[in-house]
Amino acid sequence: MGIIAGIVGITNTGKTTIFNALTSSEAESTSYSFSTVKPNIAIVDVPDKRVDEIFNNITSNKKVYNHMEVMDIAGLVKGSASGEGLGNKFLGDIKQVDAILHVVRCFDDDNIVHVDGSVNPARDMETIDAELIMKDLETVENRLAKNDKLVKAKNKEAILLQPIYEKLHSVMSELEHPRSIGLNDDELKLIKDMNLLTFKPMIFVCNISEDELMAGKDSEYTSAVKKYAAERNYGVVSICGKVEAEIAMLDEEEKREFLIDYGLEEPGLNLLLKETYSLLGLSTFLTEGEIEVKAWNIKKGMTAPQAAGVIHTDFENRFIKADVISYDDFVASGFDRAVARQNGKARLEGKSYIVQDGDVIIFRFGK
Ligand SMILES: Nc1nc2c(ncn2[C@@H]2O[C@H](COP(=O)(O)OP(=O)(O)O)[C@@H](O)[C@H]2O)c(=O)[nH]1
Ligand SMILES: [Mg+2]
Repeated sequence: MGIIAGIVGITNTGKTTIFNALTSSEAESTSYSFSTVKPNIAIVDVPDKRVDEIFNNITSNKKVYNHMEVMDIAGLVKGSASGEGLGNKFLGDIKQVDAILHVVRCFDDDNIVHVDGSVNPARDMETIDAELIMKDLETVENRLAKNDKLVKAKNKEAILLQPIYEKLHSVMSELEHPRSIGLNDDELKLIKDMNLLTFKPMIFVCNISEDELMAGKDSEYTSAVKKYAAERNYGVVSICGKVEAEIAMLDEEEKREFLIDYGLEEPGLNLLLKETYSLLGLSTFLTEGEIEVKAWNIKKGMTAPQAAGVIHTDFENRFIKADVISYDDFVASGFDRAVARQNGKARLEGKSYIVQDGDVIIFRFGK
C-alpha cells in the first residue's frame, strides 16, 4: 500500500531541512535509504527494529522495510489559495497526499528570516489552515453549484448532501475550520470523494531549537502548537531539524553515540514516520525467510487473506492458512519457528483471522 505524506508549512520553517534529513542518509544500513522520484519527492524507508532484529538472528539475504513517499511541498504563503505565485499549484499537490506533515517553526534564530517578522506558531498555523480552508471552499462552491441543479430535479442523494455542503460552506466562508462542526461518520463518508484538504490526517511537526531538545521540556512555542492541535484533534511531534540533519549523515555507530549525547532513544524522524503510520490506521506484519525479512503495511483490522493480498493480489483468493507467531513470541523462541511450534506459540489461523501488528506470518496457498 503506497502511502504519500506531504510536508507543508510557511517558508523558512525547516521543511526542506527535514525532507533532506529524511533522504540524505549515506550509511548503507541506516534507516533512511531512499530513491528520488523528483527533486522534491522521495521514497523513504520506515525504520523498524523488528526487521533488524529478525534479520540479525536468522539466515537471510536482505531486509526490506515499509516505505513512504514523502513530498516537500514548497512555498505556501498567505494568498496561495487565491492564486498568488505558485501557491495554488502547491495546494493542488496536497490533494494527492494521504497525510499532511505541517512543519511549524518553534526555534528562534535571528539569522533566519521569518516571513511574517516574528516566531509565532499560532499565527503561522492559522495562515496555513486558512489557505487549506480557502482551497476547500472553492471545492465546496463547485459542488454546491452542481448540487443545486440536482436538488431541483429531486435527486435523492443531492437532497441528502445539500445541508452538509451548506454547513461546510457557511463555516469555511468565515475561515473557520470545518472540523469544528463535528460531522458524524455518515456525513464524513458522504463528503469523502471531495477529498478536502482540511479533513486529511495531519501531524504538526514542531521544529524546535537544540536547547529545547537538550532540555527535554516544551517551550512556549511548542505548548502553543500542542494547544492548537488538541483543539482540532491533530497529532504533534517535536523534532530539531538541524540535529536531525546532522544525525542523518552519521553511520550507525556514530549515530548511536550522538543519540546518547542528546538523551534520545532514536532519531525524531523515526518517531515522525511511526506517528504518521499510526495516524493513518496502519499496522505492520512481517515475513521472514532466506530470501528476505520484510515489513508489510496493512490497514488495521485486515483479515489474513486480505493481508496476503497485499503481498500479491493473487494470494487473497488462493489463501488457505496463515502460520502466525507474534513478534514477541518469535523473539522468545530464539527466532526459530520450530521452537515456537513446540512451545505452542505458533498458530495456524484461518480466513477470518484479524492480523495483529507485529505478527510474523507464513501464508499457505492453494493453486
Ligand atoms: N536554528 C535552526 N535553524 C534551522 C532549523 N531547521 C532549519 N533551519 C534553518 O532554517 C533555514 C530555512 O530552512 P528550510 O529547510 O530551507 O526551510 P523551508 O523554507 O521551510 O524549506 C535554513 O537556513 C535552515 O538551515 C533548526 O532546527 N534550527
Ligand atoms: Mg523549502
